[in-house]
Amino acid sequence: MVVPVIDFSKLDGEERDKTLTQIANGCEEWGFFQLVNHGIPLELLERVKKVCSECFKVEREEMFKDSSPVQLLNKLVDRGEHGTKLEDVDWEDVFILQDDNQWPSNPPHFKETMKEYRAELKKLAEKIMEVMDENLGLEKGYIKRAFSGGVDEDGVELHHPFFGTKVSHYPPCPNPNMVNGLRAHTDAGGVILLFQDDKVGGLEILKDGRWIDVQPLPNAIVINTGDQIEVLSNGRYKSVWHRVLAKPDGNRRSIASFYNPSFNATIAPAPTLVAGETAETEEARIAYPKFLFGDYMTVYAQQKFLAKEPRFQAVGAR
Ligand SMILES: O=C(O)CCC(=O)C(=O)O
Ligand SMILES: [Fe+2]
Repeated sequence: MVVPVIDFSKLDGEERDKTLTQIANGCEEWGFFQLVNHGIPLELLERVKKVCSECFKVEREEMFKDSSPVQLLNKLVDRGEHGTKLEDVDWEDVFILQDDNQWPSNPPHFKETMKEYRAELKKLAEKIMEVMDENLGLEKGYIKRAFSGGVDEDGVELHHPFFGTKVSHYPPCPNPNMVNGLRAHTDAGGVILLFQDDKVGGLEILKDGRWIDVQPLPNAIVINTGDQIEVLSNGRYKSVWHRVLAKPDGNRRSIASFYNPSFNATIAPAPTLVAGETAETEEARIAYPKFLFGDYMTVYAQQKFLAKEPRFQAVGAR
């Protein structure tokens, strides 16, 4: 079983319907799929790989050696506890890029390259959301408007969706059985676009009760849907558990961009999708509560590595 690989360029040609169906299948059956020919220039992707790897080398590698996962693992090994697994840390170096936070200034081209990359990825996310609108039978732009907290009488979005980019490295781990690269979770937000390492694997998704690889595919963009798409789609598109294994060899790079609702946006199942359900009572047709995304994130911050259902319950009861 392999995660579906979809040629996104075919959306603009004769094979549009087939491609829409492939994406619908990716969303409904997998929650993860890989896009090739996605329109992001390969030359830009090459520069992104280069500046992120250099940034890790010059600014972060030394720091990682003193980080808490390294210290905690060393302690366990020193005590000879090779059968124990660390359950509350990840073997990962991370920093987040948003429009208004501080970015690394080393190497010199880092900022301009990543700015260009983020602009491209944001456009791609919006295209994918429109495909989801179409596949779900929603009005064009529905998901984006929902993530913006709606529009005013002139059609101007009330808020900005959140768009963040998480640059991660998973350095080689001397005891990969004793710690996760990143513990299993579902993503909180909307649409996630991941540019993962060409060679070093480790990302797995839970499919029909089994963990399977998201196979490294050079220059592909891996797409997955988070908890908010599950809610908006009233459960048609489920957010899927995934994790990253620590590996003994190779430093895995991954760059995940998150297109999420504004914290001020109210998220609820799309009424037309609720109306399409066959259950007798409205209560049974509506599978999820209505809530403010900011409130969801407060709950998520405490429960990221736990099941999502109690999060929906908690935020619905607020
Ligand atoms: O690094 C990866 O491949 C996955 C990262 C991830 O799942 C996350 O940041 O939520
Ligand atoms: Fe994730």
